[in-house]
Amino acid sequence: MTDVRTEVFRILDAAGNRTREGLRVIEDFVRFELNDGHFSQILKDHRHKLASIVSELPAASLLAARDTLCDVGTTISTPAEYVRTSSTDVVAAAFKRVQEALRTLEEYSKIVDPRLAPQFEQLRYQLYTTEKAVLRTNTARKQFEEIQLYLLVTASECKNGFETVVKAALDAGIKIIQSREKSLTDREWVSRARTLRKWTSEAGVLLIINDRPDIALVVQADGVHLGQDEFSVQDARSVVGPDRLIGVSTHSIEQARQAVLDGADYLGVGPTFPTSTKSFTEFPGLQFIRQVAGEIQLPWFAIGGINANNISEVTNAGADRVAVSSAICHSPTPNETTRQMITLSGIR
Ligand code: TZP
Repeated sequence: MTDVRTEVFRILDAAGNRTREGLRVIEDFVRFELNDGHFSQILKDHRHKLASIVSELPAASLLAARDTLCDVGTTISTPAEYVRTSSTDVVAAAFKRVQEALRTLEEYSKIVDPRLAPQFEQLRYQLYTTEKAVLRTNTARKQFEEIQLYLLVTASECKNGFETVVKAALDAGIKIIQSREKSLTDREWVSRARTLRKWTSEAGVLLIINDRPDIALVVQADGVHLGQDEFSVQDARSVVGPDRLIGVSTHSIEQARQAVLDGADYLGVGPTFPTSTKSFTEFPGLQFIRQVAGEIQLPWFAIGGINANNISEVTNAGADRVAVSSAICHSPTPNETTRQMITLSGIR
């Protein structure tokens, strides 16, 4: 190490403290307010990573350089620093402060030990991803606050007819409908989806298009739903823009964690039970629901073979939200079934 001036250690000491303290502010939010185990683990990992990089700096030099009593900055403040109207404000500001402090660590560590600079840089990049996912989760929880039941509609599966089933579900209080078509031409699908858009707009209900960001955009739907083999969240976002919802189907806890970090607005979690609507070879089932319920707070819907008879197993496993197709589309009384399932989806 070259002969480094005390002032550089003083800067590094201050920036290290600022980063560690800011990470704690964020960790307390995701742990105690969001109750999100996945984010709590990520924040803990960030904190440990920081400690491990900082431990490469000479601890005695950092401490010796600290001179809080003579710090000319301790009495300088701006009015904005003290204006926080919600925990979201606090957390958003903490993310920014942590990223700024990491940049300081990155730049000044080049003078002391250039090997450390890229490590601080990597941690800063990880914080950008974490920031986006945490703030997204917070916003999505508000957007989905009133939504418990999600209906997937395939026109040909509606036993009482497309219009009868959709209008019955809307009348019963459904708040989100997905258009899921597998055998229509693009023109036929766009036409169906436009009709759905008209009915859902009139009812103030969200419309999601399965698989196809282009159709979502054309019919001005509220979002698009993606499977694991369809568009990535990033690619779909480039088509549908920043404001439309993007849902992602997940079949394992690893996929669920990844979808959160990719920037999904909500998740499908399943398949829970075998179903005639879609064929699967594996059923992560209730165990997967328990895993997701235990650690993910981004809104998510249990899906796959769920009906009024087995929904209590799903809610008992920890699901607050449920997505169904055949339970309503095949029902002889779709209005009553929708009402019943809305009630049951909120019951533990
Ligand atoms: N993805 C996982 S399960 C499933 C999809 C699209 C089918 C849901 O339909 P149903 O009829 O409620 O089982």
